[in-house]
Amino acid sequence: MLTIAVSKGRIYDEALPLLAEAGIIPTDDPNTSRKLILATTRADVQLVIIRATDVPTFVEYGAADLGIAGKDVLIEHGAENLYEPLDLKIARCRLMTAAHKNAPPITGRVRVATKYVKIAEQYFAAQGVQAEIIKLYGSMELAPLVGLADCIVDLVETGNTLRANDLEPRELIMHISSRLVVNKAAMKMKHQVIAELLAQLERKVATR
Ligand code: PRT
Ligand code: MG
Repeated sequence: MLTIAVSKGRIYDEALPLLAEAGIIPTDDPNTSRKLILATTRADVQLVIIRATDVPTFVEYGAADLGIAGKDVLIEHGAENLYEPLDLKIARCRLMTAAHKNAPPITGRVRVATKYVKIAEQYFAAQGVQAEIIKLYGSMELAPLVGLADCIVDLVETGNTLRANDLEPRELIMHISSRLVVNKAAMKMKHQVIAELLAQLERKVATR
């Protein structure tokens, strides 16, 4: 049995057509079902539905053989004990700094609210900027509005969320997309079936 870890929402929605290419069609819809393990049209493949940030953990420990996770999540998690063989080019966005549209450019020490503590620390250190990072778990956009932080580090897709909160994107930190990750032991033990799946996904990604 091959177990694939996916989060519901945008990654699941965008991964479906790719998985279908490999004959993997879930028999339940995680958006309406409460099942956490989904059978698929392939008897040898099941999906486990977990939080996006938990995907690297499940795959590292071998609780899932494969997973689909955003590059943001993989970097922030560390994800050193798994393979990342394929950029699926789905759930694309940009990791950016953002500040109030009327705020002056940042000089000197800066307070940054984000859930991407590691990435933010590395980014500001590389810029030679002294940053105090404040870890949040959501609603980062609020931080500059209530004086919690000078700026935020968050994902931006259309920019609508920033605009709706009188913020504006400032600096691009990196482009983000979702990656296929593979447990190291599974890559050896289930090599043939994983290699075949990889090839199918790779072909589909290339023709999009
Ligand atoms: O939502 P939940 O708390 O369960 O977990 P999650 O937020 O980690 O999961 P999910 O499904 O929201 O995101 C999973 C992955 O999708 C992320 O790790 C990214 O790799 C990728 N992704 C792509 C995004 C976005 N685009 C995105 N726009 N993840 C989040 N957003 C959010 C962003 O944080 C901001 O709040 O959407 C808002 C900005 O969107 P725009 O279009 O208004 O700019
Ligand atoms: Mg979310």
